[in-house]
Amino acid sequence: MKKKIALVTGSTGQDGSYLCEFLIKKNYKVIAADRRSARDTNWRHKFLNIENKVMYENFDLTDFNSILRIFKKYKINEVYNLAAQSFVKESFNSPISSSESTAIGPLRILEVIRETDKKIKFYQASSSEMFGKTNTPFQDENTSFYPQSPYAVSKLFAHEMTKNYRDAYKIFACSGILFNHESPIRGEEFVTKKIVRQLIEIKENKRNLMELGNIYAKRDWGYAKDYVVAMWLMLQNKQPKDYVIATGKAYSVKDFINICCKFLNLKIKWSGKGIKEKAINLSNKKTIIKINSNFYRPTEVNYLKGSPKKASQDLKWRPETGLNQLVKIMIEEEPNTK
Ligand code: NAP
Ligand code: F7E
Repeated sequence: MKKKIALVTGSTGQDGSYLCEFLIKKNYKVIAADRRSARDTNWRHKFLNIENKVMYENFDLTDFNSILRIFKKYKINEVYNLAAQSFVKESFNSPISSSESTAIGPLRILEVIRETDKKIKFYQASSSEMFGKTNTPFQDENTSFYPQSPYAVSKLFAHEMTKNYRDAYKIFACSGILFNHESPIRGEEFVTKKIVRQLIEIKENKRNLMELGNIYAKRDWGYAKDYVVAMWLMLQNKQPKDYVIATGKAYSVKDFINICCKFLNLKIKWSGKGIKEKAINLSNKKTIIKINSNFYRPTEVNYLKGSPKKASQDLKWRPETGLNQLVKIMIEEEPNTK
């Protein structure tokens, strides 16, 4: 049987790498579309041993022709648009270039689909950050959006545009509203990877101090490897629909630190409040965690907890990995991801 062709944008990122691995196992021909870079951006593909199992193509969300060329070259069946400037804090520093890629980038892909082949299925990586300053106990597909960063505003633009192309041109286009998902191959600027990496360094006497921002922010953290399955299921659905993908449980950054310390057998004691809050290592009484306001954001998202009920009913998708297990996996694999 002829292999289906999937285009994965942002394939060198965390989700792109796990999704490529998953699609290869499903017998797809996988086109891995990424920006050319002088740095080694391929370490995740090496980690997962998929480097020789995908076809690489140069692609930039900000360059219309780079997108068009790929669609002319291959008879693509499914597109997973995972490329984005995905670090929320950075989007406050570079709102214009972040929006160029994260908001207008997906629109460029949708335009190419409209012009070349409307039968191509399109998945857009939407985000729980779109809910932003929410005051509901949990968020689902009916919760209103109140984005709090240039990143979230851009994602909301792309989310609505995806819906519009579905309605206006009958394109099978849908968005997964994914809550935070982590893994050993998470970027080191994100808080979970930063905590795992730096606490291990502290435990091994390779670092003295870890500095963080708002440790009272709560997130619904799942495992990236579970979440890429939901992306694929959405494109196999009978109808194109948007789904929340989450675990249904929320923990604070401080909870995450405490779980990590438990697994590392690092006994700590918290004291102080606000910017003065800190934690000492009980074995030597040294301060190992401090708050640094440089890590605060101009506008913060304080609380996110998703309901994956609709995905569970329609797609039979369920999160397989709880937070304790996720932290354990991240700690165990940390030495292999440096
Ligand atoms: P990630 O690790 O930061 O990967 C993002 C990818 O996008 C990287 O390969 C990056 O390539 C690429 N990229 C950035 N700008 C680009 C451009 N202009 N043209 C082409 N490629 C570009 O992010 P992730 O965690 O895997 O997330 C995947 C997607 O899901 C993103 O769209 C993110 O916003 C969204 N999302 C993530 C989460 C989460 O918790 N992980 C939750 C909801 C939604 P470079 O290496 O060249 O920068
Ligand atoms: O921050 C707080 C920070 O950067 C989580 C992206 O994948 O998920 C991710 O966005 C929380 C925030 O992820 C530090 O203020 C405290 O409240 O790990 P993060 P994020 O902003 O939630 C969503 C769903 C996406 O779509 C995004 O692409 O942790 N926090 N101290 C800190 N965060 C960082 N990064 N560094 C700190 O030192």
